Amino acid sequence: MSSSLLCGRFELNLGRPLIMGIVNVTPDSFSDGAAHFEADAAIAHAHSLIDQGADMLDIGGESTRPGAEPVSADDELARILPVIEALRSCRLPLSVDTFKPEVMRRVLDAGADMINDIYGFRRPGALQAVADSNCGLCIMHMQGEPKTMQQAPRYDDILAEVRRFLRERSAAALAAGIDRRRIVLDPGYGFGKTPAQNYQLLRQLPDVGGEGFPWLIGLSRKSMIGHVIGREPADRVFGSVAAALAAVARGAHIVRVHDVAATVDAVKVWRAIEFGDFL
Ligand code: YH5
Repeated sequence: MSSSLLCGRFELNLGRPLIMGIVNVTPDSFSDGAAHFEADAAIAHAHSLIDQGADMLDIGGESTRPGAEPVSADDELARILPVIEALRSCRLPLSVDTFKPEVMRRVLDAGADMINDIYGFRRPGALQAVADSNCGLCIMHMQGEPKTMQQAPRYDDILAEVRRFLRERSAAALAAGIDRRRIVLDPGYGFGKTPAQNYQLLRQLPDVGGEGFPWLIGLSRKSMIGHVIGREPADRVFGSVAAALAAVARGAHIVRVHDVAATVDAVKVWRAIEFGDFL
């Protein structure tokens, strides 16, 4: 019997690894900050990820890269609501990457299926914002805050600390009345961790101990990949595919990636090797 994840309109079968495609709705050098321009570009990109074989989409309107500046809830909503509305009919689960309770409520009303919170639903009102819905929850570990988290990450025992944090936050979610089948955990690669700490946390993923909750793993194009291969984010595709496969081999249920087509092929070949599972 394979497990499943309750995720809004969907009950996702976790019997094979799922590919979550990343949809950023943030201003770029061409957009001039015009909200509709950003949304149109994100919707087009999402359709490309769907064509590439994504199983679900993760929509984010606030950059959480190290050092990024915060945006207001209104600006975040102006970016992501049109994207959610346009993608509602695409038949894939829609996750929203946000840590603001107000944004959570509004996107759930607009039909989002999952909330992906890099703060692990620690901000006041975050658990209450999702409790009365049937959305999925991704609970992620982060040490510190995005602006400063990479300045001096420090752990006595990173495995124990991530394990303790994820246990505490998942227990808080259960205490808020959330069904355990709605919860997925994430060690939070790159969020207050050095390259060495990130690689240890990936190597020893099975030892983190997810208490039976599924894992969502995000490594795509991150600086831990750049640290090894010495390339800029856009040129980290091959390195990211290697990392995604290593995560799947260690038990990841969902991988969050930019490069959907490459990851879909790699996971298919890995499954053929591992399980003799052909088309
Ligand atoms: C994650 O791991 N990550 S946003 C820096 C990069 C490339 C990518 C320097 N949201 C995660 O993707 N949500 C983000 O190059 C996330 N897990 C979950 N659940 C950061 C990101 C990135 C940062």
